[in-house]
Amino acid sequence: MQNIVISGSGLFTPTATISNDELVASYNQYVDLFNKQHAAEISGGQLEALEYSSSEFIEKASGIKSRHVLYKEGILDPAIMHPVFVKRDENTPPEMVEMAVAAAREAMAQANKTAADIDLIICAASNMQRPYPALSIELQNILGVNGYAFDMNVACSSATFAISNAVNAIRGNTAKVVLVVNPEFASPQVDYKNRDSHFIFGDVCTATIIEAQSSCTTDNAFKILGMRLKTSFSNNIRCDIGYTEHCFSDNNPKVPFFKQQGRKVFKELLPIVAEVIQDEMAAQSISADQLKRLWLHQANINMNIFAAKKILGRDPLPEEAPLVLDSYANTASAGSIIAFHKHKTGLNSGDKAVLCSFGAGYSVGCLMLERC
Ligand code: CO8
Repeated sequence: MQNIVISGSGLFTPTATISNDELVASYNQYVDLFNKQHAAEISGGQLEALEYSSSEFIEKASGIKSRHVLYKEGILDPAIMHPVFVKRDENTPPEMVEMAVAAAREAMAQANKTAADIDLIICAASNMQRPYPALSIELQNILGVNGYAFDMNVACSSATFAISNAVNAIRGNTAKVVLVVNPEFASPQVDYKNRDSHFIFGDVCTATIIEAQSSCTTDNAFKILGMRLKTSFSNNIRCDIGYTEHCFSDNNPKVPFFKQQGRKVFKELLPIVAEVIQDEMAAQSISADQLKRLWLHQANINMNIFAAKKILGRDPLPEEAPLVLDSYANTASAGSIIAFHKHKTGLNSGDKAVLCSFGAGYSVGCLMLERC
């Protein structure tokens, strides 16, 4: 079977950041406003008073210290509590495409590839700013790529599932060099008025180039030894609002906010993650002590340490299971790719590593990699 490699990666990071302290200060101002406005219902027992958020809780429960966002304005205004930006016209690429162009150019440069080399683009993310025309086709047009492009969504596992699609396209002879982009414009989906989830997400975009080892010209590529994908239905991470919403009789405008049962996700998802990675290690005859790096999904520090410990059979060293969620927060499907992009140096030829996503669906995508 043809060897396939990840020959380049790219990252676009928005310049604006929001620290936990900034986020909590604005949330707590909103709480004061809400409780004051609803003082009568609260004292009458018809409404519960909102409680303060805290930076200490956020950092201890999740490991998140800060996040990058495309539009900071509005998020921190207690009278607004969402990103504020202008809807772009048809001739202007939306934010997700703009982020993807930047990440794609870095990945292409790393892989020594130009637009003329690429013949498939997959835009894989947890949300698309429009259903069609596909964002990937607009990106294709901007980059000047021939061939074809499509969008896909498997929530937090969008990137790993897209890389597996890229591998299959190359093996099936429908593409030679594939660009995968993961523009995660998460902030509009966050309910900044919800204490349980206001701190979780950040905006970012990652990109990877996938090609046959025979066409690869870089010396920092990773061979894809194996791929294992798993889904198992769960209501514990949901977005419920879609294009049919206006048809229902109760058609108050609703916002497609992210919601989850974080504790349940933690408990139910980790065993699936461990099983998928261990099954792939067994299939490739790779033992725990051969694994030099684990680039894991970046949702929660405790979850990552737990997963790494289960796989390695001991506490991971910080460099073995790199964390980026402290400064990026949860960036959905981009998280494990950011960890890969920022922490892929220092491995020797032949070293084995795991890149694994996990999240809504539930979905788990595990790639077993070897440094070329
Ligand atoms: N400040 C202070 N206290 C708080 C806060 C806060 N901000 N939030 C909650 N509390 C309180 C709670 O009310 C609770 O109080 P009590 O004990 O009195 O009831 C207490 O703190 C403990 O709350 P939790 O049990 O909820 O806290 P946890 O320790 O479970 O931590 C986490 C919460 C961090 C959310 C944790 O459960 C977690 O990270 N779980 C894993 C979640 C996960 O991995 N989810 C994957 C989601 S990502 C994904 O799949 C992508 C979806 C698509 C992307 C969408 C883009 C937007």
